[in-house]
Amino acid sequence: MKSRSVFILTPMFTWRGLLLLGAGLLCSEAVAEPSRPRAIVIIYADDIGYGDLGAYGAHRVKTPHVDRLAREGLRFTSAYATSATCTPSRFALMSGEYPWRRAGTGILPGDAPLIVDLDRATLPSVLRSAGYSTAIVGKWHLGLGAHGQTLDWNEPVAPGPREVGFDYSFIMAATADRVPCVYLENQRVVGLDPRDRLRTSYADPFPGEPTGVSIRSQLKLDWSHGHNQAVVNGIGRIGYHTGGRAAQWIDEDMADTFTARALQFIERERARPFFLFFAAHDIHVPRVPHPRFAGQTGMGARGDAIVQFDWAVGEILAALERHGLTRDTVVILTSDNGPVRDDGYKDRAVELLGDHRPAGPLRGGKNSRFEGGTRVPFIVRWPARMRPGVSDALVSQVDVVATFAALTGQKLTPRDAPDSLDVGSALLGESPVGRPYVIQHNGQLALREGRWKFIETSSASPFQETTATETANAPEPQLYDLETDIGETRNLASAQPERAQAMAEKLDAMRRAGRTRTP
Ligand code: NG6
Ligand code: CA
Repeated sequence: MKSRSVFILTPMFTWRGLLLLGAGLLCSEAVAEPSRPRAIVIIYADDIGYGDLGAYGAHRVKTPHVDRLAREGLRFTSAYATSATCTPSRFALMSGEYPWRRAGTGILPGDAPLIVDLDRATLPSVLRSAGYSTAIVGKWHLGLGAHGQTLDWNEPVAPGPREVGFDYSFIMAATADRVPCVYLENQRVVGLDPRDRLRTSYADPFPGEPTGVSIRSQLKLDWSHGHNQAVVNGIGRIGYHTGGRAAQWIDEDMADTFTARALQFIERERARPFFLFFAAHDIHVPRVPHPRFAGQTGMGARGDAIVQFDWAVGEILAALERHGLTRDTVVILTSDNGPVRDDGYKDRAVELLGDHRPAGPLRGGKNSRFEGGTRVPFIVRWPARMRPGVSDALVSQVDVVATFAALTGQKLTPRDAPDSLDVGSALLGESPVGRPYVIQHNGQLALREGRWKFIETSSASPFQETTATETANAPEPQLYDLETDIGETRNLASAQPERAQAMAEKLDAMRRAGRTRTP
């Protein structure tokens, strides 16, 4: 090795060579110190589908703030969450690893231990090393505490967001339809009365506590499937609890509460580089928007929750504007999985849907490997560096870690973010091409490459009755041409068996390789 590099350097030892070397050094310096954004804000919606926002074609629900972001930024038409449910998509966004490589990355209960590795880089740890002050406000759903440990909500819970890389956290542990129904600030339950100890269980009810079954007739929002265990704020949840009354949230105030914390963080950190991960609860169930949004759309709580989400987006954009941060802040807005109508509560999302199409032209939704499950809205705005427009580049949320590592000059070790590709040139609109393929996941996998979409076989049910979702599970392979058939209606697998076979083999090879990023 040594003698080879001497051999290469020797012939360069001429005046011209020295000049070239000098220019090379200057260039590599420029590459090592890319111009980085002053601040980074990721707005992560919950269950917002490809067709749910004005910028993506919705017309019955108005989303002026999101639409403005799209007008001022780059709107992606082929951006994907890795998975069709929440925990796995969030795991990928944080870790840069496909969740299906790991057991235990499915939808987590509220008392699950942390599933993110602490000895590898994460999105917030990378940005923390790059000098950004980091915060998560909103939904966590990645587990808290160590494996084998029983969580005590009356003590600080760790490991959690801080150990994963967030300097500040204000979160709900899992989902709003799962206990515990309390906020945690910096890993302590907020507003807990020490005399009223909070306990949760996903196995057994606590004697004497009412449930969604025992007091069903008194509920403010009735359940349609599941969600009939603990009752908080007149709404049944998944899991049982007792105590902690003073700390319980009020669903109607949740968007206000999260937004206020996000604005406080921006205000506090405005003079230095910061990264805010705003993980909204909207529009997940239970959908109980604040009275000022309830009834606004005529589409029921689901539509009203979209308007509430848009309001929160507007507040965050206005805060950036107020502090003169708009120009040099990267804002990314996207969603963790596709849309669902009835996800367990009788909130009239189905009856009042009318001609609104939550997944736009796509088939399927949450819990599906059809495009509607994982192809999501994705908008990037960075006025200092990007021109507005629309991009058809293929990108995945698993790429965010490597892309921001590159953008902020941080090195990933070969073990870090094993499936995350640097798609910076696509994300910033410098290239119309992103990653060469995208893997989609819900139980089994699917592969999109250019116009072709391959869905591997599965013996699981093709239809989820409770949510009325076409899951895309089928015993035979499926192949669709998205260019002529974006709704995935004509299975071409038997007409083009070689293409289907080649794509199946590619998926298998990527699964076996254990990683897809070349270090
Ligand atoms: C399901 C819940 C659903 C929702 C989902 C998680 C039932 C019947 N359904 O198990 O309501 O909570 O989990 O959604 O309990 S996610 O967006 O967080 O993945
Ligand atoms: Ca979700």
